[in-house]
Order: sequence, then structure tokens, then C-alpha cells
Amino acid sequence: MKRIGMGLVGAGLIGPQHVEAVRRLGFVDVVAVAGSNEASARAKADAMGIPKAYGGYQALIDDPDVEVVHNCTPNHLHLPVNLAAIEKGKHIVSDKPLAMNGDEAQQLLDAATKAGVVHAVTFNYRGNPLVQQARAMIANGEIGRVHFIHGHYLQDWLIKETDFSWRIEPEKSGPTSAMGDIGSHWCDLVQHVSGLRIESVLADLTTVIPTRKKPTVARETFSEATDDEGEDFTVTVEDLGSVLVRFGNGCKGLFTAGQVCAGHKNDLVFEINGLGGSLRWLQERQNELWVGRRDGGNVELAKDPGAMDPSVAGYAHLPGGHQEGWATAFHNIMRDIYTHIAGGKGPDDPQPPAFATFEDGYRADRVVDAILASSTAGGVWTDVRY
Ligand code: SOE
Repeated sequence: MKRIGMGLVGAGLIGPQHVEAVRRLGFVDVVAVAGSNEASARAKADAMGIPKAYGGYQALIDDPDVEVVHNCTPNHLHLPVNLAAIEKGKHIVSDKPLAMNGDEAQQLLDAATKAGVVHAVTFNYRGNPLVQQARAMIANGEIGRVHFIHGHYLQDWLIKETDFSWRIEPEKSGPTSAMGDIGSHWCDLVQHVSGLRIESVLADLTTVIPTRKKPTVARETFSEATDDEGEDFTVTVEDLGSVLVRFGNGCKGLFTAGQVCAGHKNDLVFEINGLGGSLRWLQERQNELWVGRRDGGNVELAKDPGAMDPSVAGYAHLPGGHQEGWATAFHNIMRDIYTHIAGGKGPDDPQPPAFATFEDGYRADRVVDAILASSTAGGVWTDVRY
């Protein structure tokens, strides 16, 4: 198989996961990393065994050995870095949310489509084996017509006033924290699994911690405050919110996304109720899928390639009883993206399931736009403007 050169822009919390996930493919060479300056990029490159280090993203994009650019920068850099890669004709894998808002995302979708490059967004929870199993069961009609979808995405890493992140700063994150960061995952995931589209929303967003301490040195997501507590910072973005949702076929739903819920680390849950059965999946217990039935008894389906729908059994790598986790699901989305690129496919060719494109990223950003507009208007039903 032809080898493919990958370049990473931004090596914070998630960048190293991209590196590990593509290395596992066996036909991808991680050739370069770009950071905000050469010294920090060099240090990251050495730590990950990457040959080249650049002090800015343009030099990495211009490197002829880099065919696929992975953009792991904060949200405000998604537009310029993604656009620069697209303009250079490079394939692009962007972190989520795709952009600061739906208009920026539209610009990126248009540019990528016009350039004919492969474009992907890391809505990584699609890569979990039992997520794909749930999707296959719904597509096969195994739970009948879906009428209700509900769940949450709760975390606690922003619960203290000394917790801080660029996700709290609107000029870096956009006008949202919880909804853009993790609400977008939930919305993408349930639309992917159910095949239904979110059409309108009614939202109630809250800022539970209105003043935070901004440290003088930027801190990584999920990291604890040190002695450097910093200055008072007035928070304008939400850290908690609940949303009523209407889907395309008359299906109703609701979810909560929050970063201030003690004890919840990465608690992403969805339940999908159909007239013939229900499916529930918990990210923190990702090797099980609950199947609920009115008649015949409920079952906890364990991840086991032998028991899964044959069309998606390949998302599981190990036999039943061998637990798989977050990193393998992340690898699965990279496998879908890179086998698509290696097959010489363009953005219009059918994509493997776990692969979210800029179109999916655009839709998620439009949903978040509608959530913010609904809440600002005092909680009124708001159509998503696709
Ligand atoms: C922080 O909320 C975060 O790292 C998100 O940005 C990721 O997308 C999510 O997968 C885990 O939590």
C-alpha cells in the first residue's frame, strides 16, 4: 500500500492521540508537527518521534511530504488552518467543532468541496463498535420507528472557579463552551446513529460559574490549577444547558450538556426509543449496549465481533470479553478516513460510516447556532438554518 504523509498542527491534549491512531494503521508516516513556536514544536516532535518541527502551520502545510493535515488547534484557528490546507490541495482532518459558528463552517465546507480534497471532522464517538452496532440495528429496522431520543454529555473538569481553559474565552472558543465542545458530539452522534436530522431546538443555557481565575500560563484541558491562580475572569459562555429537540420524522428528544457536574468525567449517554425496542449506550461503559424490549426481556449486548452485525463487526478488533476503549474508537475513525484517502476516493464517493465530513461538522455548528439563538431569545423553538 502506498504510504501517506501526515502533518499535525497543534499538539495539546488531543494531538498525540491523532499520532497514535494513524501510526497504528501501518501505512501512514507522521512527518511533521507545527506549534506556536519552533522550540515547543521541536520538544513535541522529539517526544513523539516525529522528524520535522515547524514554528508555524503554513510551513507544515507547504511541506510536500505532508499530504494530510490534522488540525488540532483551538476553535478560532480552525478556519484559517483548514482553509490554508485546502488552498494547498491537502486533505484535511479537523478537530470538532468544525468552526466558531455555522457561517464559518459553511465557508469551509464550500472551500473543501470546491478543492476536491477529502475533509473529515473528528466526531470520534462514531468509531465505537457498539455505536456502529446500534446504527446497524436501527437501519435494519430492529427497533422499529424511532420516536424519542434522549441523553446527556456531562463532565466535571470545569466545576471549580480555578478551572480554566481557552474553551471559556469567546475569542478562542466562539460564543459557546459546553454546547460547542460536547453538545456538538451528542448531536452528531444521535443523528449518525438514528439517521434522523435535528430540525428545531428549544434551549435553556446557564453559566454556573460566572467568574473564574484565569491563569497567567495557559493550562491543558482536564488539568488541575497550580499555585498560579491568576486574575478574575468574567465568563459569558455557558457551562451547562438543556435542550428540547425535534427531529425530522416527528421524533422528539432532549439532552443536557454540562462541564460542571461533579463525578461525571466523560459521561456521554444516548437512549433511542423505537416502537419495537430501545437502545442505550454509555461511553464510560462502551463495551455494552442495552437493548430494551416490551416483550421477550431486556439484554445487555456485550461487544463481541461474533455477535455483532457482520457489516460493522470490523469496528471491534478483539474477541468478546476483551475490552476495547476510547483510543481504539479513535483509531477506527482514522482507519475509515485513511482507507478512503488511500483508495483514491474523493469527497463525493460513499464514505465508511465512522467518518464525519465537513458537511456533518457544518450541520453540528448550525445546530449549536440554533441552540444559542433559542436560549438568548428566552427559550423559544428555533429552526436549524441548514
Ligand atoms: C473536553 O471536553 C473534551 O476533551 C472534548 O473536547 C473532547 O471532544 C471529548 O471527546 C472529551 O472531552
